[in-house]
Amino acid sequence: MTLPPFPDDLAHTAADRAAWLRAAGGLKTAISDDRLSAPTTLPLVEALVLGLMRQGVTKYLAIFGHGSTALADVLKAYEAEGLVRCWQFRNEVEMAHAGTALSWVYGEVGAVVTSIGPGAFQAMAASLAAASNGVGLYHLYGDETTHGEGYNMQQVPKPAQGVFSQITSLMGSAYTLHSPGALRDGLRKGATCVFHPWRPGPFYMNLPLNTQPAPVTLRLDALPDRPVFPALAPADDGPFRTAADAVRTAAKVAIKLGGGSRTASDAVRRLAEAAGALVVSSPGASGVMPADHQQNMCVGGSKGSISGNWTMDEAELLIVIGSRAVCQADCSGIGWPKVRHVININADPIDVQHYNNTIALTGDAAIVAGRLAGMLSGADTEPRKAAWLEAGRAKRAEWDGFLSRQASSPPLFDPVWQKPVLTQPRVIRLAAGFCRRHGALKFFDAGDVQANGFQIVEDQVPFETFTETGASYMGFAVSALLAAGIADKGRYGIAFTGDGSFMMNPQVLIDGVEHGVHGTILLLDNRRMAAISHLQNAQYGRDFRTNDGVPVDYVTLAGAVSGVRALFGGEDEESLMAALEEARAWPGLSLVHVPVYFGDDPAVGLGAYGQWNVGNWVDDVQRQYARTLI
Ligand SMILES: Cc1ncc(C[n+]2csc(CCOP(=O)(O)OP(=O)(O)O)c2C)c(N)n1
Repeated sequence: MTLPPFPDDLAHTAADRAAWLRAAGGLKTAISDDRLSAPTTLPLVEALVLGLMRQGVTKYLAIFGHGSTALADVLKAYEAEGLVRCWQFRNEVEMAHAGTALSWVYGEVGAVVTSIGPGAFQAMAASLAAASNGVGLYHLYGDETTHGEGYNMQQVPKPAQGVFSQITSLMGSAYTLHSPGALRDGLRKGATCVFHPWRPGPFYMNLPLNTQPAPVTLRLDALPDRPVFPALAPADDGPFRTAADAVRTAAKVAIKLGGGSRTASDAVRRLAEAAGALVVSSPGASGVMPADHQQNMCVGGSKGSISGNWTMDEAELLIVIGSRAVCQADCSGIGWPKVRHVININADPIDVQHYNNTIALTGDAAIVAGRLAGMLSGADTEPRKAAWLEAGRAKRAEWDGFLSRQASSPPLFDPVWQKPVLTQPRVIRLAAGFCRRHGALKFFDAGDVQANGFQIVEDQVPFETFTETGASYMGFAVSALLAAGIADKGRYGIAFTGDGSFMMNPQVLIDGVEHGVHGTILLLDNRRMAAISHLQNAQYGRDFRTNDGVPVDYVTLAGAVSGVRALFGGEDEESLMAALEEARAWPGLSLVHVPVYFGDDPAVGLGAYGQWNVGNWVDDVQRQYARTLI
């Protein structure tokens, strides 16, 4: 193809260059055809867009302001040529959650764009969800000028240099494009953060207002590409042999699954069977071990299960896979009172050493767990393992029976609703079954909804449930639905949310319609922030300021947004299932409002089981921690 040379001087516009790139078959093709090896001069912010494109980042989620108009103008030109796409949002928290979900659920790394100051702060607050769950994406923030000619409106008002750089660097990895020539360094550091092999996270690129349009001269084929990290494992069999010996001679082996085990489900199952181990999950590891596997003891931790927490109490040898020992999943460090030795499988060389008496198997969870399983298979099994597995089966049956009973409670009279309404466990169980039958994704928002959710869901494979337990950020689930409208192949999903969480981000009603989302918000309305009421009651015997007296008609509220199908889920199973069917049949965004019970009846929830270093429990927990070996 005969193409003119790349329009490489400042007399040409972003539109000229975008048109050229389209004609050349896109950036990657132009580079592989060796059309971009000469140094070229263009505005820094445009070079940034090209640098991100080189890494496969072409989706932008934006709320523009005076801190990002230069970027907006470049995106407009590039979008017109089909090289990037940009979606507008109404709240930066909601937008950042949608960006996190785009990467987490669909594996598409995008860029969240804000202005300087308040917009950036809001997006950064929400990026806690990405940081806590190990999800990579770019955050591009407008920032104060590098010349300091006076205070910039909306900057942090302090006579200091690079304050936002300091703030974002505390949350994760950050870079300020202080001078145009720094772009390659910034993008190289960005790539190793967002595509990090075991702990990706949000990367904050701070864009000073004055450097954004400044010219930069560079070779476009020298912009850092997406890095490829080879999977790692211990170099020799020594540590595997030590681990295998420990497993063979132990009677009561437990495997603890963290989020890092999600890509290793096959190896996890083989290891559990070869090791004669009972398996306990963190909330985010649902489905890694199939729900119906008889060695699956379900979730364990401060909000655990009968079987999961029994296993934690009794186990003597612990195999941890991909877990960073978060308080809720580990009972604040006292969850394994009888364990004397730990085999830890984790790619992170620091996390792998979390417990005392550790045999560290540092590396990729699937490879390492698979190799250990291979070493164990066919070995003579310690005869007491059979009794351990048998006892586990009995505990699991106990939990299954309890769950079924709790989740089939009849509607209970509720003093606020002044009528019998469904319980939250029952609604979640019914809706989770609905999702399973229809292959729908499940998203869980914070609160009782989330805890009941991870105690109830029964997934056979991972990545069917997204429960943001890292930060437990209210509003994440409803915002995450938006990613379906942005992803190349969005999937239908249901966001299980409480009235408290939904009202953190009701903008999703508008943005969900605008971005063509097919999804359902299932609003479980107990007219309060029940998780905190329950915690206060459990600790102090009374609740405080966790509800209000303002009834909200959510069906009318949602129905006021054109394009949203708003339905009442009713007070019985038949009405709920009919509403869910109708919602799913609606090709856009829908909301199903279900009043749920809050009160003293034990059917309100599923119990707690484990311990936690919070509130007035801290003395007790810390006394136990002082006696803990690992
Ligand atoms: C943004 C944010 N603010 C506060 C909290 C603390 N918090 C955790 S759960 C919860 C209440 C959730 O209420 P709701 O969404 O109505 O669900 P419910 O517990 O009633 O099922 C609160 C306030 C949080 N996790 N996230």
